[in-house]
Amino acid sequence: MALLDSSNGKVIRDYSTEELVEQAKIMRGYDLATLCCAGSGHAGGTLSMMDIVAALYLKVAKHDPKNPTWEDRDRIIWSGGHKAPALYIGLAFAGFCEKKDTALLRKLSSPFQGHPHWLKLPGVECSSGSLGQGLSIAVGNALAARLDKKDYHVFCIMGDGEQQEGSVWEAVMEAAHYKLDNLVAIIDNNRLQIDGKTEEVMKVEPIDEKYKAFGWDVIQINGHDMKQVVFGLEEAKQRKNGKPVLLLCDTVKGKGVSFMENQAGWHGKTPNKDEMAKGLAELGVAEKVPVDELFAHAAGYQKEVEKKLDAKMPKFSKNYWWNAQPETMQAKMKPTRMGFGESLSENGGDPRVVCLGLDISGSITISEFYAKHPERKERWLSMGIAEQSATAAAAGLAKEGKLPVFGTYATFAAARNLDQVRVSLCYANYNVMIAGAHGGVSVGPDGATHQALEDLFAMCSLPNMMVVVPCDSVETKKATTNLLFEQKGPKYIRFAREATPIVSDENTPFVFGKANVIRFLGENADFAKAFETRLEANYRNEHEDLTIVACGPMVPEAMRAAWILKKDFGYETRILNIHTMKPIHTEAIIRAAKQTGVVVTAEEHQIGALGWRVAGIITESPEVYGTPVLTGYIGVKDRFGDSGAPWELVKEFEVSAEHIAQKAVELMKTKKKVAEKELAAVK
Ligand SMILES: Cc1ncc(C[n+]2csc(CCOP(=O)(O)OP(=O)(O)O)c2C)c(N)n1
Repeated sequence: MALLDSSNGKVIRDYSTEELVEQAKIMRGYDLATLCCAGSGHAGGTLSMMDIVAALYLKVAKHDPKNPTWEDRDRIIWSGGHKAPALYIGLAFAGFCEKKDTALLRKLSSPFQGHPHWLKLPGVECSSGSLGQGLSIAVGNALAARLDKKDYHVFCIMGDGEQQEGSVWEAVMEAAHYKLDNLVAIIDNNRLQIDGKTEEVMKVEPIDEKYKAFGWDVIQINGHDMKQVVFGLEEAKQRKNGKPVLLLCDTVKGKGVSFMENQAGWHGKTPNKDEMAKGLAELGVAEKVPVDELFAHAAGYQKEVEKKLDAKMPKFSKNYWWNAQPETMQAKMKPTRMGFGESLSENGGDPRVVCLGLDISGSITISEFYAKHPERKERWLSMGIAEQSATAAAAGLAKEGKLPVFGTYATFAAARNLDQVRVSLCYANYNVMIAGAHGGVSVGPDGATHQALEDLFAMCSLPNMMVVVPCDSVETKKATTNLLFEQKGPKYIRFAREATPIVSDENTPFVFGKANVIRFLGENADFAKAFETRLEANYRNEHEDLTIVACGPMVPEAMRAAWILKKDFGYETRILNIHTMKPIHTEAIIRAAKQTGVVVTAEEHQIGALGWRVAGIITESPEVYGTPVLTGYIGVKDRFGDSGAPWELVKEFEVSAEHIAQKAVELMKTKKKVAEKELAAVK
């Protein structure tokens, strides 16, 4: 088979093996260039896939780039969504989109999202990024083909590390049960994942025997020998013996670029310009990849993005953005996640503490537990990419008196495993700490699948669960230590990836379950020193005009909003730092609502986890009956995230200080009108 014109069945182009080898090299060159241009993304696992992609998209798959939804086309499901750049380049080289557009990788609103989204780009068959789901989609798709009496094939691309997800094996079982010989699974068996060698992170071998035992046919090939790749794919399509086929491709992560080959560190890293140039030279394609054109195209797109973002930002008398004024209000930035690792490093000596790794250990800082303490390695339990089982395993550890801590992207720590959290942890009330890392949109270019925006709904809704969302790295450290030793039961701490302002210090109070009040004192060279923080319980009403209730990195945004509101409008703001979302400090919210009459909530989450709880507390409280309270909510407005730079996303999703201040001003105008009406009525 080959690329077809679906209107007349004619072959558009049939590539020879030699031509495919050459195309794969150029495709690798595009991969390096577009990743370099994006500044983030996955080099290792896209390079290891490229020979398979060239063979599949340019020769073996039956599809028509001019008719991407042709109903008789073969379907190609990318379960390992992080390999998206290879998918985009495959589509571009097959003619589904322009090659130069692949340079728009990971840019805001771009069809070339960090992880693929089928609603954004024709030729993408499904949305993915959360590992271990693609094979199930492929099973459903293959069943649909059978019901529709269609003879197309469904291919599903996975990684070897991905085989650690239990859901993969449910789909493996289903495919064999239904004798889906129209289904071909392809495993990019490069033997590395994020935390290191697959064999060490969580052994999956022998993959071939496992699939065979489940009732599959297995064809094993060298995934870089083009003849074998084409043969393997075509053979897999031809077999019609009532068994699904696994094409197990032995590959090398980072293939084609000497310094990337077999290096786990290049999993989620991108080359800088020098490294890209070196890679292009090694591949022998420096002349064939129009690097300047790609970069210029991306820069042009980016300029438009910035223009649009600037136009939609609320405007004030001057630019109040972080560190925009060199002479004043300079904030020091550090990612909140660092505080988590610092606490584990300090407190991990307690022999009860056990940390469970889920193959993203360095970036979420949980590996700090053992980084400087090799003797703790026996209490470091690498569980692979298996969030559901790890959650229940943590329950088992807690049952015997251990203090288990596990963490991953918040969306995989609080959504992927939600039923395990609910039943095995919360119902059983086990003492387990979950770290929901990289929360919110500010995780950036990875895009929607990796941006937890619903986790706090789930975690706060579970009986017994305690939830803390610290405002900066200092508070994250304190909160981690507190949760670890002072709070017994299921507990969830949520922090972010991007560096955000440090707004507290060693002396700032942190009492679990009790809010802090933060007040703007006046401009200062040091942003943090422009504010005073007190425990709310020790705070006396200063008759402020309004309250901003915030959690997490929205607290620094609320502080910046208080600065804007004072300077531009003369408003005094009470900020409530609700670091503990559950149990929430009800009295502090009631007092603030009563005393100020205007409450704006701010969360880097779908609106409601904080906002509606605060609103519920106010409306339910007899103490506030009769007092008019105006409420406004800042947060994500019922939409999925997007790729983009972290601070661009803060603007796009309207979770900045400027948006808080704008909302506050709106409410203050209404408050004034209400007061005037009341006055007129009295007169
Ligand atoms: C459910 C889920 N957990 C964790 C991740 C984060 N993650 C992205 S890629 C990756 C490693 C994948 O390894 P492998 O399947 O071997 O792919 P390859 O090495 O070929 O890139 C992990 C853990 C994710 N995307 N989805």
